Amino acid sequence: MVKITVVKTKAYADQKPGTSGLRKRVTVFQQNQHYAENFIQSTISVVEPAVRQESTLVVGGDGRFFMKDAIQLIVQIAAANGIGRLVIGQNGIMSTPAVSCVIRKIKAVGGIILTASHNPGGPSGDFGIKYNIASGGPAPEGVTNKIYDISKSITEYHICPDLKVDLSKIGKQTFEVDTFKPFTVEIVDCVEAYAEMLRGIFDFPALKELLSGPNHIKVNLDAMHGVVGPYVKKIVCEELGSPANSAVNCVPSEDFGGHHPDPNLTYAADLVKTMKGGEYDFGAAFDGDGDRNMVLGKHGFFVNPSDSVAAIAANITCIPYFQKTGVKGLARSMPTSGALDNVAKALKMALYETPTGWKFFGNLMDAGKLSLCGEESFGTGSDHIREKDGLWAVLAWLSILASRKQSVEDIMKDHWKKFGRNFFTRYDYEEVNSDAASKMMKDLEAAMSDKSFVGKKFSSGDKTYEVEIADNFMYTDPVDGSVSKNQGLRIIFSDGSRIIFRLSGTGSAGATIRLYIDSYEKDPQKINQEAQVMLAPLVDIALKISQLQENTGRTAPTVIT
Ligand code: G16
Repeated sequence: MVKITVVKTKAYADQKPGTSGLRKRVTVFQQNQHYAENFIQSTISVVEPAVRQESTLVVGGDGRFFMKDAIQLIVQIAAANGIGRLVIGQNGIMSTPAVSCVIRKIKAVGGIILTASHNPGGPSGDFGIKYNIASGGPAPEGVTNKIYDISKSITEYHICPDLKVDLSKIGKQTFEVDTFKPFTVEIVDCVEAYAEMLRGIFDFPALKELLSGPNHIKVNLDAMHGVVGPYVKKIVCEELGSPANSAVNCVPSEDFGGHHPDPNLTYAADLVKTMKGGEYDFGAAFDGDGDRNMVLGKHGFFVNPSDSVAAIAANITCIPYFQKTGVKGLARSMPTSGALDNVAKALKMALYETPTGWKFFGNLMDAGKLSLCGEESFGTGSDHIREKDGLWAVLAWLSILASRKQSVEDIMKDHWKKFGRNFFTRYDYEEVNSDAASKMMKDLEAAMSDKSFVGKKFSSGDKTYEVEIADNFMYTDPVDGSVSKNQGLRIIFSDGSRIIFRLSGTGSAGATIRLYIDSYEKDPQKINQEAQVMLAPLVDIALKISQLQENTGRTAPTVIT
């Protein structure tokens, strides 16, 4: 019989989940007494006591430092709170999309994902705890606010300190816990259920032909030492026949090899370099927890994530899943470029514009209004689960290549010819002083609210833009009517070009300012130009209007996408 202990604790005021769960430095979780325990108890407390005994929670993480300690705490606290069953990935490993898949498949009440996504790991890196609900999607604000409220007033937590599980052994382990029914922990293969799902979505024989048939293409997939490695190995290499050396950095490591597991042009520089060499036809990188993806064509041709979802939408019939389900609607987050809107308009599909955060897509999917969506932050996915899905996006692209028999670059260039091109860039200013960042945003919003701002003209070089709309983006959920305010400052010009500023909700220290620029061009003479060149005047105007340099002391961004 395992005993339950009630531990007195003191509440912390800073456990408000951000865009995607609670993300902090590992040291914050480790050094502050009961910090992790408090948050885990607050999270489990949102599962109604009356249903706990019959409930299953799925648990998995991206393999980062402190994950295994956190999983043992989750096991001990879940048992002491009367949760009936936990399903955990072997060695704690399970990608974010796979957790979403398993929650849905086994009808779990929810899941806990241990990840700080694309943020660095290791003892001095970041850690994160995120709660997903029964739909398989990230908890909506109503639930995360509840977790936060509980965390602010918590005085004790319940734990079974002597209960230890062997995370390496696949199978069931059962424990007698005090007055509760037996508590079960089931350790599962992390790939199996997810691979089974993908087989039902894509044409695996066609993908196998593409990757290992007589006229196969060569791919290079970089798991960046994150969780997606085992999935790439099993699905792309073992099952679809791509050679073993087409997958790199596939062993999850606690510190991601000392790198940022962030699939963008800066942090996935090795892949970019390999692809520029010209040996491979298709390249992709994933983030720590496997929900983000970056797609590159031969010679390093970069597919902007906003374009990626638009291209998948335009070629959606290449994916058998959508032939079965039809396309209910498309969606993008507000800062994502309008490339998807052009496809939606041409193909007469509904288009939704949501705030940043995958959770906003979930309601639309559950209501049968949304099939395919994407974000500029390297997230692409569909209603097959309720998380963005890196490997799904790669198989979606490979399905398009298999069916169109063209290169990535040709597919994108054809796309721009047909729909016009949204030039897009994002500048990230990471770990800026929080006060300076808030002041910049406040001053900018004040300037934008001035009556004379709309109609104002701004020039840079030979370009002049006139402000048509200036606001702080607000979203009313079309399904439940909930309102999300302050979702980013938008300056929209009369030609449709947009400058957007927002503060990231996923950083763990200081503030990250994101500047997004989106500008549409349909002149065939101009669509193949360099994005950074095309957008330089708008970047210049954005920096002037925001006084970013004066406010933050930063003369250049940390990352340019
Ligand atoms: C999370 C969310 C995404 C969001 C991204 C960026 O991704 O799931 O929907 O776009 O954060 O957020 P921010 O701009 O606030 O940093 P992930 O991959 O970090 O879980």
